[in-house]
Amino acid sequence: MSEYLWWKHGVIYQIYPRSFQDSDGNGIGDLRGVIERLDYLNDGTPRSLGIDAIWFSPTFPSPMHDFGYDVSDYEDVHPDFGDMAMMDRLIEEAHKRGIRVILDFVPNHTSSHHPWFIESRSSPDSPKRDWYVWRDPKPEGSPPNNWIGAFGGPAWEWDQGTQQYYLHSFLVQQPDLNWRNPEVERAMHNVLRFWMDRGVDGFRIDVMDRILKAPALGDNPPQPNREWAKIVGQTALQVHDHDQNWPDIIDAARRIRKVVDEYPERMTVGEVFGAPAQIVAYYGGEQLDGLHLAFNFPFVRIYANRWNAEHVRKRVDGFEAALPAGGWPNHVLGNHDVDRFITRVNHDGRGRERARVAAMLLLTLRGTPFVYYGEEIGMENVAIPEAQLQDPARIYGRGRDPERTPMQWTRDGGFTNVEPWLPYGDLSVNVEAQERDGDSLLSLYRRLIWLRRGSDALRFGAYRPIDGLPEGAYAYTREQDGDRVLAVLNFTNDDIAIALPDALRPSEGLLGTHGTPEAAQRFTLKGNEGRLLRI
Ligand code: ISL
Repeated sequence: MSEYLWWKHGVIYQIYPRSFQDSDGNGIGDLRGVIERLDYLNDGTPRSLGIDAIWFSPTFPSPMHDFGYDVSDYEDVHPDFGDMAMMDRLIEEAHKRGIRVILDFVPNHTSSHHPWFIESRSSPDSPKRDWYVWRDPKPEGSPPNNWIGAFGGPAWEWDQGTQQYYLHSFLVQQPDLNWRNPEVERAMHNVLRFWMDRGVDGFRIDVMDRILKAPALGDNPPQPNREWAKIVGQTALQVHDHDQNWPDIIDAARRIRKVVDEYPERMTVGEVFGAPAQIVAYYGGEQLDGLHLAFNFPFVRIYANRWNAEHVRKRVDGFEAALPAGGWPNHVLGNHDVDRFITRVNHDGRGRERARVAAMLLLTLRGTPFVYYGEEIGMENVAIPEAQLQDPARIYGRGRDPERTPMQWTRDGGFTNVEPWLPYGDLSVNVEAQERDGDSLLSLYRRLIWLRRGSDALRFGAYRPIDGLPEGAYAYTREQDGDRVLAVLNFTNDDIAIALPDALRPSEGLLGTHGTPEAAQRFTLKGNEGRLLRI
């Protein structure tokens, strides 16, 4: 039974709620808008995308300093998005279509407007003082250690009123909760129960890898390799030895798992960063009693030349090898924090072709695929005039507005009937046009997802990479109960002559990026072509 759980075989679609569909004419997306678009996501037929679950970026009350990742009430809905009744309706309407609902749980920090923090800040003797991380300055007045906030600048803010610093791993408006205090942990566990009682099926757990810090709060060493800081900003100037992946977070993950297991078939996916061994640790080892999934992020870090067969295969095989027995992989092509896929690999203008190969890869590998809204039509980063930029992360690193722009439904946008909160991109890229075009990226996504839905090999099957193919090609089989599917992908712009080994005899061409392929043993794979063959 445990083989066939929805979060293993299902495709999870991430919605950035501000940008999916506005229903009340304020230029900001909302929950009723999502309900109106549910049939696009899955109406039970291959005319729809066919996804199995939606993960919503935060929908809770928030002053929106970090667009909802600064939560001021974990048990309500932000009025921009609707209210609790609308959330209940959304859950009900989604479930009617077989779509599960995953909310974004933000345990590492609250908003500085959260009543807990307001209370904590009110006095050193507040009963909630220890719910956050307060420390005295060093003797000369400087912050307790050298930690840098993920968006840059010191991770400590001086509080004039109570003469101590508080820790904020992100913005000043996002004070870190103290998960070493059992009351905090209990309160946060109850948040999970609150939503599961309302029918929510799972949680994406924000910044899971930082909820507990090194108890001594020691200095982080400098990062010798400065390259990555050019992309993600100052935070990458340190090795986060003391404020990320601290070992006892895994036990906290196990305790979260216990809470989630009080309810049937719920799931968790943690946002964690690090080497494969650090990521898979969150699954809880051989017992698999930690999180159900922890994000496997290498694909979101692919820029330009890293889009090559060798690099991609290495990342896939590396994660497979690191997983504990019985652990289930996952793959992420994009999200609300990184440049759009096409934008990352468009150095020679062939990004749109690569997006087709990437779709085939994502939806045929072993593991849960995460699709970020708009990737299925090939939305790119949108160049936004300086005055319209909103994400505070841009101050020290890179702003994330360009990948958070409104979903492009029609030639006129179709997201709102007023000025959208962020501008649209190139509107020739839109759902309506691609629905009419059988060769569009959207049509390819639909076919891939529906093929996958009907194939045990693609959903649950064993993964076996194929050796000995020419450089630039990556091929693998997926096999379950004698049903075998072969994927052959060309990561270059040039033709590659493929001669499959004798053991792999195609019986049927299933699906291709360049039209339905023949069931051939030898063939020419065009530049950026992908083929799926039944063996
Ligand atoms: O520190 C990082 C990498 O080592 C950052 O990538 C950081 O951990 C990551 O961006 C965390 O993102 C999540 O939490 C943020 C929020 O702004 C993001 O949108 C969210 O995905 C704070 O809640």
